[in-house]
Amino acid sequence: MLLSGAYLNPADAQKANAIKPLVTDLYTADPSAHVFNGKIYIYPSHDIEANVPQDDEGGHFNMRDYHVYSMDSPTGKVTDHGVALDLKDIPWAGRQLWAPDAAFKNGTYYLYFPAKDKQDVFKIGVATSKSPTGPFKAQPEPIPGSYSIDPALFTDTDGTSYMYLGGIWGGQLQRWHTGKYDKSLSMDLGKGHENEPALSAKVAKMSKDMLTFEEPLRDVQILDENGKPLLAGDNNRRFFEGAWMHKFNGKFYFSYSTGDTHLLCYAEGSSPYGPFTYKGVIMKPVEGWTTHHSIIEFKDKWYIFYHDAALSGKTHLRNIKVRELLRDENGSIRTIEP
Ligand code: FUB
Repeated sequence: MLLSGAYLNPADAQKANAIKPLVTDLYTADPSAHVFNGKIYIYPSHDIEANVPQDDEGGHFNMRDYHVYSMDSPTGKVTDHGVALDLKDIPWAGRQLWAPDAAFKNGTYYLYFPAKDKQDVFKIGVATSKSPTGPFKAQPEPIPGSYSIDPALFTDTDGTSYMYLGGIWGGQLQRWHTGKYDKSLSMDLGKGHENEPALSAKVAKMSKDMLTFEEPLRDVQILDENGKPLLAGDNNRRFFEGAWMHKFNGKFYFSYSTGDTHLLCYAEGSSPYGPFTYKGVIMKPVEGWTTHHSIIEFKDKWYIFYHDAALSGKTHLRNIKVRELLRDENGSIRTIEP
């Protein structure tokens, strides 16, 4: 995630503005939506102006708590359920509560979140509640073996849950490339590595209690039309951050942000582990540096939740939005021009 860079021109920004933000009294971003008990719940980041200077690691994204929102339908009233988890109540965390996600199992709701630990290394934490809106109680330690950012939970039709995660640059995924944390790897693999396979998002099956991984993290491989891994220099297609998984007609759809090229893309596979074959663009650039999305089915229609920075004009003060996701007969997703 970053930082500075191209915004849309004013005419395009005006069009992006035409879709109304879901929440306007707070800045919110990275909306992970889920349907629990017939209602839509949104688990976003809560953007704030923390007056931290912008840097190449996203230090100005210095969020300190999470709110949970609910809606009876994608066009319905949005209810803010207040603070669901606060940084000060997470024993291991130092700073930066970034994009969260949630899951429900065994009568418990789980909130998964990335935060930098006291050594400034991103890890994934988990907190539990008996209510989808919290308050959530954080586990005393991050999930063992977790790192980087942007957890996304997917529960398959057989009841098995998986976590996808990762984000390069400020999300630190590249620092784990050799298996051990290496702070000198600051952005991606760097110059001269463009023709090597791109860094991959990671996936692991969750344990039955949803508090740990049942297996080591594996690479989420994205292949091109010839079955070759996407390359690190293929910035328009390679994974950057913001993974999401959904299943449609028995196929697994892995979607993600390309970061510095500002696209939301997707790839299809026949297993939750992949490999996935790159299929195309879901959404063209919105106003702001990032967008981050989730996809849900609600009453036989599909919706995409995402964010932009059209209201504030500042990369770190974003607003969440929703719109319908349309597909062609063969299941391919139609590209959205925001
Ligand atoms: O909100 C902080 C970070 O920005 C998220 O973790 C990334 O996905 C990007 O949206």
